[in-house]
Amino acid sequence: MSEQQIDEPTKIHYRACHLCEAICGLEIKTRGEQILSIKGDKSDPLSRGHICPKATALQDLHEDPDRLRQPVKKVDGEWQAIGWDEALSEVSERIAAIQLEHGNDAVAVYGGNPGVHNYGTMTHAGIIRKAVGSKNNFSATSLDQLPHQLMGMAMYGHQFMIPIPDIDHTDFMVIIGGNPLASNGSLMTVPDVTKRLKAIQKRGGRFLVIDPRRSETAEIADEHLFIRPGTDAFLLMAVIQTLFEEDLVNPGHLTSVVDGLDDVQKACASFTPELAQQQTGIDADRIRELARELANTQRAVCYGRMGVSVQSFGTLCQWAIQVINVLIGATDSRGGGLLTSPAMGYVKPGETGAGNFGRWQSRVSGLPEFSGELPTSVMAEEMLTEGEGQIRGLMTIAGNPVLSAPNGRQLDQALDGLEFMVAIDIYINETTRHADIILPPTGPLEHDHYDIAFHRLAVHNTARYNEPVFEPAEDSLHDWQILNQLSVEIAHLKDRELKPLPAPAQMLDMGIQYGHYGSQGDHELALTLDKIREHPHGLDLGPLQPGMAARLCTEDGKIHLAVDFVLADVERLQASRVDLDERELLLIGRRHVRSCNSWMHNYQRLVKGKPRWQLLMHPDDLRARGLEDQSEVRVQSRVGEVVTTVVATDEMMPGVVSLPHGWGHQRDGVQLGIASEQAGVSCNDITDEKFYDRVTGNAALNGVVVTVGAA
Ligand SMILES: Nc1nc2c(c(=O)[nH]1)N[C@H]1C(S)=C(S)[C@@H](COP(=O)(O)OP(=O)(O)OC[C@H]3O[C@@H](n4cnc5c(=O)[nH]c(N)nc54)[C@H](O)[C@@H]3O)O[C@H]1N2
Ligand SMILES: Nc1nc2c(c(=O)[nH]1)N[C@H]1C(S)=C(S)[C@@H](COP(=O)(O)OP(=O)(O)OC[C@H]3O[C@@H](n4cnc5c(=O)[nH]c(N)nc54)[C@H](O)[C@@H]3O)O[C@H]1N2
Ligand code: SF4
Ligand SMILES: [Mo]
Repeated sequence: MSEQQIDEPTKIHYRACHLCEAICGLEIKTRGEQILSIKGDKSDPLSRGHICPKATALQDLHEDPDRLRQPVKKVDGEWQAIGWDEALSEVSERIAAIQLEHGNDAVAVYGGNPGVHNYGTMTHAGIIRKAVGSKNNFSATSLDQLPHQLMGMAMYGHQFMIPIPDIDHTDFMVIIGGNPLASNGSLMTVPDVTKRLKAIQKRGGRFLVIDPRRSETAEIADEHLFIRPGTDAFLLMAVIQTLFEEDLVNPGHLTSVVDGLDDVQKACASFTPELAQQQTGIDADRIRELARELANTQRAVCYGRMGVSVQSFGTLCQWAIQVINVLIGATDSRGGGLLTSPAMGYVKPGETGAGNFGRWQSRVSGLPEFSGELPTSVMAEEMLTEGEGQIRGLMTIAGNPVLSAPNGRQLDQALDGLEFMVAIDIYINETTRHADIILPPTGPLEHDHYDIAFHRLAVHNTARYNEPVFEPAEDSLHDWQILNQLSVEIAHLKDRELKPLPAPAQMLDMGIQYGHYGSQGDHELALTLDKIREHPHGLDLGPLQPGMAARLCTEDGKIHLAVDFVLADVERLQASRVDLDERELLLIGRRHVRSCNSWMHNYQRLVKGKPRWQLLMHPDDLRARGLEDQSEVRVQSRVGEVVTTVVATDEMMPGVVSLPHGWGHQRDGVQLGIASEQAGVSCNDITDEKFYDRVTGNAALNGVVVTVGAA
């Protein structure tokens, strides 16, 4: 520490952790430019002091010498630092030139997950899409939660009308395909989930986990049921069938707005628990009992996440989960599934952004658009298939699809063939190494923050705005400033004039003022951004409340259970049979609390300790193949193979293997000193871009057929 710094006072900053959906409140102590400590903020009304090991890595992220701080351009294969004006002009010119010659669709945009955790990229995502004006928009949505949003739109009229499990008041929670102890919750912002789950047990309730792996969450659950990957729809349909069969259907106070019960009953009629048993491996009697428990527990809720969205029946699963919650009267009830009441983005009739589906199709495989995006599974083929409309240029914004999208190797190769690529990103990684220019925004602690997305998905209503912890470095731009400038310039070069959008805080203030509690309405809180600023720990807006009927966004004000394009997929389910030969296994993913997708492996304090990237396999499956625990194995799928270390564990269901995604950083040109030293391969080198949910094109990254043999 320099003498000058010793003279500086210590300061305490309150700031959300933006690394995952739990949005924990932090207390960050600094002196001058130095971070002295990062702790949980006990006064945060949502997170109540909870943090996980990733929070302290914010310091490593802030100080990481590998993090880019200036634009770089590839000249003869070498990166050179360049100025912002030159970088922004060249990017705009190259993009506009491709579009003027080949049409707007010749340039694609891919938006990654951290964009949703960064409010400047949220407020300014629209302007860049408008400026580029391409139908080839992609994002992590179609590797993830697309089915949830589509069902929100189709059943309740708005893609963000997603009932959130009322975990703090429920007495019976079924968690299917989610592992909140590792992920800290998803589409359920739930800091301190362990304590909240244990609280269910303390008040005499229970929770049940249905997962092909005895996950960390399953370990503390009252009961865990193994399920064969990709067969969940059979289980969920059988639960619905039983609810009808045993006359257990009762949507409670929503009865008068529920539409389509008869069609649902018909669609599920042949899905008996016996059929489900054959497919899932779960006993038929247990399935019947589960339906009864759900129906007969006053406060019960069914929650399904990644494992049941990012699989071949993702939409059918998410539909069935919504249907079950409606049928048992959980939807819109205390302890069931409730809508949030956020300060910004409160969903009610008239709220913009309800969503769209199928307005256009992808050029090569004909997969449907959703809310302006095409499925990421087709991004590589749209680059590799010649002809009019071929993608020739790409802009990535906070994304690493080479490690995140199915058949990442194919995408790797496709990126190599592009005429131009720009990455708005903070690292030179597996994806951005292909760029011609990288535009690095300020680090997360150098800008203000508000969780636009996650207050909307939280188990308790709060609002929290945080000032920047540090002044932005000299000659730096925020994500939103980069997006603004590029948008204006690209549009101008194509003879269109776009006005830059105001700063995120100004847009946020408008959103709050015209929002549910806003000063422009008649709510007694009369909120403005300034009023929220007065609560640096976060403003408590109370528990989630029933009231869905008045908020439904469908034209007729009803809940549409019988979604025609989902019911049409029931036939595919009927015809589907997991029919593996005895050598084959089903591959699923895995998350760990010390990791986050593909980009948190460059911090020593997170990667140290036991390796976490190995293939997990049941001992019987090893034995059947003559394999040793801890040996090197070759994992092969239709699209490729990886060689990695196998670990024998009975936490896996026999016939299922698990490999986490986001690893595999030892590639030429990657400038991630610590991450590149980690062993581990990319799971998405073997996931299959042709394996997807047929309704939406959402990737099926779980349930991929593989074989495993000695390397
Ligand atoms: N096999 C398998 N594959 C999966 C999954 C799985 O479970 N299994 N999960 C899927 C899911 S749910 C998701 S969401 C996707 C994630 O897929 P992506 O969003 O494509 O990948 P991330 O690893 O989140 O990439 C983050 C990128 O953002 C950059 N970045 C971080 N912070 C900032 C910032 O503030 N600004 C900018 N401009 N850049 C920033 C990082 O350097 C990195 O390049 O992966 C999917 N892929
Ligand atoms: N530490 C950490 N936290 C994260 C992330 C991270 O990478 N690391 N990523 C963030 C992101 S982008 C997201 S989307 C969320 C995801 O949040 P979660 O959905 O909770 O994520 P996972 O831990 O992948 O849990 C998915 C579970 O589904 C199971 N599963 C796989 N296939 C099937 C199947 O066919 N059927 C059933 N029933 N289960 C199946 C897996 O074994 C796993 O336990 O986590 C977020 N939080
Ligand atoms: S759970 Fe961990 S990574 Fe997620 S917000 Fe909290 S501290 Fe950050
Ligand atoms: Mo995700």
